[in-house]
Amino acid sequence: MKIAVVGATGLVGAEILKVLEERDFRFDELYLVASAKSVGQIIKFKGKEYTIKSMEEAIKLAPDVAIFSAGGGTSLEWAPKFAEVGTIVIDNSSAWRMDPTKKLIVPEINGHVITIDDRIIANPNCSTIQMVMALAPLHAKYKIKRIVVATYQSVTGTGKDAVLQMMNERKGIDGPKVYPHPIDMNALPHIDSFLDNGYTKEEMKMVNETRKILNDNTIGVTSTTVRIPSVGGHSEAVNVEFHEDFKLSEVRSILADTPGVIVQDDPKNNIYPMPINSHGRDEVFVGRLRRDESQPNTLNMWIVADNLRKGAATNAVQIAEFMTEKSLVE
Ligand code: 11C
Repeated sequence: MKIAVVGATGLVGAEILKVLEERDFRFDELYLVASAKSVGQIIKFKGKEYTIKSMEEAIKLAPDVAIFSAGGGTSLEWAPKFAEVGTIVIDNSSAWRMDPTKKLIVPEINGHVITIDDRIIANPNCSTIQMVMALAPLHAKYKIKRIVVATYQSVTGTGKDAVLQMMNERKGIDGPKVYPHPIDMNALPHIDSFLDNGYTKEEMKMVNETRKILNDNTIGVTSTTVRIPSVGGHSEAVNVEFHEDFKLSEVRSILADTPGVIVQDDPKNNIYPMPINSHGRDEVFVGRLRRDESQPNTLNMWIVADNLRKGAATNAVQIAEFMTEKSLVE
């Protein structure tokens, strides 16, 4: 097995390497790939030094799997070139997610739709992944009618420069600006660019990707996505209306029995999910479970996960693991 990590110098790239190491992912060769400005740089993995390769060099080596986290433009240009030499590309960007010929995968939910012929597989957006991880098992039981979600998203979702902007503001020093406003001690109802319908791209990702992963276009989804000055993960306030009624105790036990989901719901003892505790964790944390008393069959919940982990790196590595286990990597 030859594996490449494309975009190895970014925040998600670094997290992918950590996850590969922690999960003891088996490979014979590892190629670390990045843009021209990083080629030749050395990165250590499991005590061994790896020199960053260019895209062209990596394609010549025809890896079996390439995990891409290098942005949409890079992926649009390069993923098909890797696919042509037989590489399975697992892509973290938004480039291929809504392409009807590409699968959008959260392995626990819809890994079974991957076939041996798939060459470019899309990893969903972080805020979508954590929401569907908690909602898919409830959808299977009660069938979702409509989701209203507001997010509180970490600066790590924007990248290294955003973390730097926040830290600089905190220290009172000047530096490059990624956001159009200060982010420290602030909240920006603005993630990714605005579309003609008044929503942001991030908000529409939550609408469209959720329906595609749950394979149900009847589900109504409306979203407000907000950037906050946190680093440990994204948080989401989700109001979900089901076709069928539910018992809160049953919802709790379904979620507690869902692999990859941890229920933290003891508000009287101040126990609920928080980004500070999700940092570096692979699971999705769910709490504040309560009935919406204003409407039948409706649940309120609070969902937190490390956006760089289950929201990006972990999910991508899990797709590679799933495909290896199912002999979908030739
Ligand atoms: C954020 N969700 O937090 C974004 C980052 O489509 O993969 C990931 C963007 C994407 O800003």
